[in-house]
Amino acid sequence: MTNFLNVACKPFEGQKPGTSGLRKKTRVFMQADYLERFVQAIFNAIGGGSGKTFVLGGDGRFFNATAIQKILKMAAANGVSRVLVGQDGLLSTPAVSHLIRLNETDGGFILSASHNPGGIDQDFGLKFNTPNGGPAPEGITAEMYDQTLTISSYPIADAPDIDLSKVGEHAIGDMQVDVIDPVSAYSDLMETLFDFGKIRALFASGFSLRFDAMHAVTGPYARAILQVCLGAPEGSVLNAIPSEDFCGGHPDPNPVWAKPLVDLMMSGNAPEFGAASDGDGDRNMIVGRGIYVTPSDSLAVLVANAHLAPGYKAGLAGVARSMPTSRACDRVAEKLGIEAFETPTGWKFFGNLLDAGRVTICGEESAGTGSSHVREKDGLWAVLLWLNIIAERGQSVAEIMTDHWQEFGRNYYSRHDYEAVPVEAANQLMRELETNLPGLVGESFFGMQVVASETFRYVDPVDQSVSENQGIIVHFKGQGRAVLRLSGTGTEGATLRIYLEQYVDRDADHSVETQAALQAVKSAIHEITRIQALIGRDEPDVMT
Ligand code: VG1
Ligand code: CO
Repeated sequence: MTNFLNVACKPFEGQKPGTSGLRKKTRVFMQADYLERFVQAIFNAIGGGSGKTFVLGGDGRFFNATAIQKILKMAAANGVSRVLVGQDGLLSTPAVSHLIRLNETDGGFILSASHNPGGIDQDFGLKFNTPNGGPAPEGITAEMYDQTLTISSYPIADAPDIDLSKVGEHAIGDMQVDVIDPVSAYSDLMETLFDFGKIRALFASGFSLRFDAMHAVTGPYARAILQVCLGAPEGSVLNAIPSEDFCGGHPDPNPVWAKPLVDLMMSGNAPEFGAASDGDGDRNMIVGRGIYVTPSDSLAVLVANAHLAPGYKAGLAGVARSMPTSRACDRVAEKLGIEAFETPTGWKFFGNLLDAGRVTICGEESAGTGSSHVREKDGLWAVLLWLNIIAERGQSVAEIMTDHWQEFGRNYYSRHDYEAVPVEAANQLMRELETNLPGLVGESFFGMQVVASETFRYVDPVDQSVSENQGIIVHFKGQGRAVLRLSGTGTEGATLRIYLEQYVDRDADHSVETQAALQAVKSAIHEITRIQALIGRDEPDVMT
């Protein structure tokens, strides 16, 4: 007989989900009752766990294994009938999304702080995905937060830990626990979308690739799919074993944190194709021999060429990008005659459009791209689509990019992050800018004339829900744009993100160095925001 306990507990401050679930310092999550309160808040927010089925897994970071055992015992005590949990507690975010949909479960719990570093002194996170496979929308995350303020106790089974090291069936009380292979269902899904035969032939012909899994969850997926199934040589996947602290790095696939891969790709012995993924496997970075592809450009190229892969040969319903993402894909959508949507930052805003069949591909400038095959961004999916396109076009990444810019023009783009800014200073900068917005139009800064400015407000085209204050946009004459917003995934102070974009025409020079191409927009927005005076800095910590 399993014994159930009811543990009395008090509210914690700030258990408010951000851009992607609740993300805090690991030690915060490790406090007695902290994780438990949030888990109970989730169960309450979705009308309880009784009789329901869930998927459970994470990116393997420190505290993943402990948190999984706690959630299993709480699920049993909440009357859940079945949980599918990844072997060793591992599941990538896109794999969870797929398993929720495939098994028609009532949702899933994902333990990850994504691209944030891991370890006892770093970050941990938890997010809940709904039965459509996507991140809980704002209405539900708001309800979770309300619950964290009011609950006074949570139930938990007093039971031994489940052995997650082997695939198999277990139970806690009446609840069934299935420990499943994390990769196989996901790999099967990829095979339905892409021409594996063509990609196999590409590798057989000597095409070379390096995929940097960054010591995070994608390692097992990339090895199984790229090496075992598609025949990329052993050693093509780097840093493939998930580590609790990502071997001390940030599992963030960008030129800063994946520098060794980018350096290799720019060197004399570069392979033809390079890619990297983040902590939980939903982001991707694409690098060709001698050329870094910005995520916004990658999105545009995938939209323009998706029909070359079997899963998309019928064409795309539409495309959506987050507001700060460059407008490169809008030009492609216009040519294809499909709808293009602009949403707030965070994958949860794509869910309704995907469910309604309005869009097929979505993307964010932060290295997230995905499609209607799941309801999350999907790192390996993007890599496989690129490989399928390369196999069909028989061109290098550099040639594909050159052709793309010649057809559509180029959106030079970079994101500048100012990290650990005092919260008050960051808020003041945003407030001041907002106050000054109406007066900016018509004025010039560093030779850049402001033609429009707005605080982005989103009305969901499907359910009409409204999201206010989703960032500030300043448009300059000559198709330049600067966007400012504060991060919703950081765990220390505020992170100010400044997104810079400058479009140049088809017949302009497409080979200018990116930061140089953006210098005028940068100088103008720095003057407008008085960034040096307000936060004491005018050079970012990270440029992507
Ligand atoms: C960041 C990115 C955003 C992304 C989010 C979650 O959010 O900018 O595009 O959706 O992380 O990605 P923010 O609020 O810090 O800018 V992940 O890979 O953490 O799940
Ligand atoms: Co992620």
